[in-house]
Amino acid sequence: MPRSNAERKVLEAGFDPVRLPPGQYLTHTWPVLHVGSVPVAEPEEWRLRVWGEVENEVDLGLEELRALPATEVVADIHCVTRWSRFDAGFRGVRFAELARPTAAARFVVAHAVADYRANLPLAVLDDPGSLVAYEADGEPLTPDHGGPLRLVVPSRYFWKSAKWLLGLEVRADDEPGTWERLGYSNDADPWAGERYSV
Ligand SMILES: Nc1nc2c(c(=O)[nH]1)N[C@H]1C(S)=C(S)[C@@H](COP(=O)(O)O)O[C@H]1N2
Ligand SMILES: [Mo]
Repeated sequence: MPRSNAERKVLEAGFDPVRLPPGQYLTHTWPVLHVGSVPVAEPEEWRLRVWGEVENEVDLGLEELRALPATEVVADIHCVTRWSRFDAGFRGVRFAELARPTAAARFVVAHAVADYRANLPLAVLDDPGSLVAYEADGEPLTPDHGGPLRLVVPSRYFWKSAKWLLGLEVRADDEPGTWERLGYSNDADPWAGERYSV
């Protein structure tokens, strides 16, 4: 089967080209991408809140988050601007370790610094790679990559993975986030090439 240039490069780099979603190319660096500036964070003062359709509201500092059972994930991440990075390592806490959703809970809005928001079905936070992450590739998350705390949702384009994560709002109904309001896809499945809303 004829391959695209991008797929040929994946093959040459020693990876299986089936790992590359349509329209993406492999990057060997980790690009930094966000709107606005990197916040100056005091890790000792950072808190993560979970509220809304949950049986237990959560308000935890970083040390408390690190004390919860941790999960390590190695995943391929895909930005809508077409770069994909393979085997990105993350360590953090699964949503299921944080909160128990109510029977009505269906969606989550991730809230970050400067009111950046990203919405997801609650079920997507149960995807095996989804994590509230405080480490990447074995090191504390650097500020430019969302440290001290970010969301990681490899199953969706990476704009859903809010950096500088402050809270998870669990909802019965959906509410578009920052990019979704601007015309990007609500679902954002890289395998379906869901870049823009139609
Ligand atoms: N708070 C916040 N999170 C964000 C963004 C942003 O602008 N603000 N950009 C998103 C986009 S488009 C991408 S591709 C990833 C980039 O993460 P990285 O810089 O660690 O590669 O962060 C996502 N999370
Ligand atoms: Mo992105």
